Amino acid sequence: MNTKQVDVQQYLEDGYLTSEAIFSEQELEVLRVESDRLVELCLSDLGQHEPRIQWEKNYLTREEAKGMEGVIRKLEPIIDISPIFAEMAFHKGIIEPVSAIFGEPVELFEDKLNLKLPNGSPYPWHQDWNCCWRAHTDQLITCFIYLDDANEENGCLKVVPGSHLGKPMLPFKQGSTFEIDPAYVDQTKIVPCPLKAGEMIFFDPYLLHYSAINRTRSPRRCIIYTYNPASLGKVNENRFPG
Ligand SMILES: O=C(O)CCC(=O)C(=O)O
Repeated sequence: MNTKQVDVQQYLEDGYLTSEAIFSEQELEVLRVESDRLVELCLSDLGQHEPRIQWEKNYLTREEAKGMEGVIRKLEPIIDISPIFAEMAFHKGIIEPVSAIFGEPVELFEDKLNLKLPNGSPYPWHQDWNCCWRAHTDQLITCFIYLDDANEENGCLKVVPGSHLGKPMLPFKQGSTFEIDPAYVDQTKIVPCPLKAGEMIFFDPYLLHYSAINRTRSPRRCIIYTYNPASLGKVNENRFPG
């Protein structure tokens, strides 16, 4: 996708945009090997890397968590331990569409590796700004770059198009500071976004999104970068541990 092909109007209306793969199968394999390396690195030195690890067992029911002890759900940040993912964050195929939407160059705001290994946990319906950020700026665009095919069985993203409009801060489900009250998720408007390895989805920080548990025997990994307009500067540089 080059800048000319980015349907900015569609993004603004729907709150998301999917895009074709920018990596060959050979390049994707390098990224998968790098993802495995980061997992091994973090597991081999928990003393140093624990702050960047989310464990699956903390996001699954007691029944689902059986056999998932010691399985990593997410690593964040990653660019400080991976030259490959640091360079990839500024790959033209990723930042050009984001720049086209912002109308200016971009800075990296956040970076992570979501693993969703077999039996990996769901992400209930949420809005990233509402649950997780509320700091620095809400001028943000997130991009998922899948390292594996993502489908409904292994937990591809599902979205509610247009749910970002007006920047609503939807109420949380009782007892949660992450999950949106199901009454505010219009079931008739949910769109699953299955994508092939290498393909991408860009979305707005207020967009309602969800992904299910991975019911397959294969990983459903993705790299996630979030960007802000460069004119705001490097506003989230304090995210690195230590
Ligand atoms: O990895 C996924 O499937 C979803 C992740 C997500 O929604 C998030 O990081 O906000």
